[in-house]
Formats: sequence, structure tokens, C-alpha cells
Amino acid sequence: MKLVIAIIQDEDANILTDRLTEEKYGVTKLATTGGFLKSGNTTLIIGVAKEKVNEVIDIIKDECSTRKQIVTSPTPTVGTTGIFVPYPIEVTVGGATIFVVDVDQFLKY
Ligand code: 2BA
Repeated sequence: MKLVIAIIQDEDANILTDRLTEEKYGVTKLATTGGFLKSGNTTLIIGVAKEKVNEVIDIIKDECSTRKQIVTSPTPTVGTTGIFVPYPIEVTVGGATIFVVDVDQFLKY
């Protein structure tokens, strides 16, 4: 048994959750926040048989897109003035960030 933990963008969450559910995978959806952008993202946890991990990853790849996002970051202009001018940075947000973790025990009561 494996646990697939997938951090994805909110925009892709419903379609991916629907697809996984249709394909009979158990999914739990968590509302999470990225440490860098400090904006909302979605984390899915999917408990799955070892042989099915690649299939789950393929479904995630199918349904999740990378997107570019512009963020403004404060940066000092001249060292000691204390004046900060925000400047835009472009970041490419996955797709999906996926962790596959071994599960020692899987119990349901
Ligand atoms: P965030 O931390 O909000 O990061 C959003 C995007 O910002 C990242 O996309 C990456 O393109 C950029 N980024 C992150 N940290 C950066 C840094 N120190 N300097 C410059 N750019 C940076 P992704 O890499 O696709 O990550 C999407 C989300 O997946 C992340 O949102 C975070 O919530 C999660 N994540 C990514 N790597 C992780 C890891 N190693 N452990 C736990 N969560 C992770």
C-alpha cells in the first residue's frame, strides 16, 4: 500500500478529484497554503495499491496544468534608505508536486 500525496492548484482540484473518484480511487482533499506564494493550493491524499501508483500519477499528469504566476516581492532599492520597491517575479507553478510514501498499516473501522 502506498500513499500518494499530490499538491496541485485549486483550479485543477475538482476535475482531478472527480476523475479519481470515477476511477474508484479513494481521495481526501485538503485546503492547503503554499509556503512561497502564501496562496491557497490543494493537497490530495490517495491511498492506493502499490501496482496502481503509476496509474494514479498518470491521471494527475493528465488533469493538472502548469501555470505562470506573477508575484511582487519587496526588495530594498538603496541599502540604507529603508525604502522598498516591489518588483514582479514570474514563477511557474506545477502541475503537481507528488510524494509517494510507503504505508505500514491501512486500517478502517
Ligand atoms: P508555493 O510554496 O506557494 O510555491 C509556488 C511556486 O513558487 C513553486 O511551484 C515554485 O515555482 C516557486 N517557488 C517555490 N519556492 C521558491 C523559492 N524559494 N524561490 C523561488 N521560487 C520558488 P511548485 O514548485 O510547482 O510548487 C507548488 C506548491 O507545491 C508549493 O507552493 C508548495 O505548496 C508545494 N511544494 C513544492 N515543493 C514542495 C516540497 N518540497 N515540500 C512540500 N511542499 C512542496
